[in-house]
Amino acid sequence: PRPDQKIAGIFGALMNRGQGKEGVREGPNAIREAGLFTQLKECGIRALDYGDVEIQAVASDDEWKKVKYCRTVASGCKQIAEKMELIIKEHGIPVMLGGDHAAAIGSIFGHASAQRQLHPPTGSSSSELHAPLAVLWIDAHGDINTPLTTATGNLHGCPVSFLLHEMTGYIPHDLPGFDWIKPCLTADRIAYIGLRALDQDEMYLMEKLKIKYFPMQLVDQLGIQECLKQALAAIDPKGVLPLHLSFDIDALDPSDAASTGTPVMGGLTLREGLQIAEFVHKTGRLSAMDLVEVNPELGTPHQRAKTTEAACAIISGALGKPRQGVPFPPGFELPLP
Ligand code: 4U7
Ligand code: MN
Ligand code: MN
Ligand code: MN
Repeated sequence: PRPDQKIAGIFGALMNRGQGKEGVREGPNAIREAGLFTQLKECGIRALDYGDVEIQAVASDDEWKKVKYCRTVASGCKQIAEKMELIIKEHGIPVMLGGDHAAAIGSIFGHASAQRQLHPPTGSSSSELHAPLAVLWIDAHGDINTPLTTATGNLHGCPVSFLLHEMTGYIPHDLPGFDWIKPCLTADRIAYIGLRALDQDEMYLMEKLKIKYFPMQLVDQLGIQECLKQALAAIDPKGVLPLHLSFDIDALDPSDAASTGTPVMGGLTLREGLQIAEFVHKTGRLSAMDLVEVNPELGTPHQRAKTTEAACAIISGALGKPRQGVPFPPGFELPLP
């Protein structure tokens, strides 16, 4: 089957312990209520609602140094990983609605496990190292803090550090709950677009690991299309890998997406966000996506509506919705008088 004919398997990850604001667990339902399924159906894009992954609070989840709720976040991510594997086994494209971005530890780990099962390692050293997968991370933030560098103790600022082999030496081995989380990517398989709030340690890691990243000033200088071309060429030079799009809604400018926990001024326009989505769709290799950090409890009703509509538009665009309007099927005819 053509990848764009796969069914999208949409689920909510009610993760809210990767940061301090409860309301982010309402993100998935707010996105559904904004009309995601209607919009997809109207365009002939098939989608199934796989329900929600509830995050069970682990009792006595005390801080590990600064890090908050590591046991709860880890156990939630395990369930998310299982959901991803299930949807991929059923030949779907998982779309994880967040929830905070810590959930992407689970979604990417699960996506990688599923790809490994579909394409077992060939024995070459590089195929042992990483699953056949490339990740495009769209965010204002780097999300590559470690349990030792995080200033806030919030795990939604750390997911990438757990996923990269190159980070192994920086990750403590005794982080409670995290024993099952093993790196599944190398640093040349991830690119970022939209950055404008890297912490100092994150900036160091980006340079040290030679990660391809397109902060806002490069988006301004090169244009979003050129950034996308270079990003994809860097993480997938042969143009063959399944792609994971991890889209943090705070990558967008607060004028388009204010209802999010850590907004940063000077972000991507909604139109740039849509170009990212459409570009990824056009590759035909979108294999899973996250749309995270929508917090409908923040901002005015108007801001909440804009944010959830932007989220719907980006998901629909990535799944193939043409921006100009409703497409018509082959053989379509107008009614005659
Ligand atoms: B998000 C931060 F310090 N870097 O680590 C941190 F600025 O998933 C922010 O991108 C993290 O929304 C933001 O807490 C995480 C902070
Ligand atoms: Mn962010
Ligand atoms: Mn993020
Ligand atoms: Mn955020």
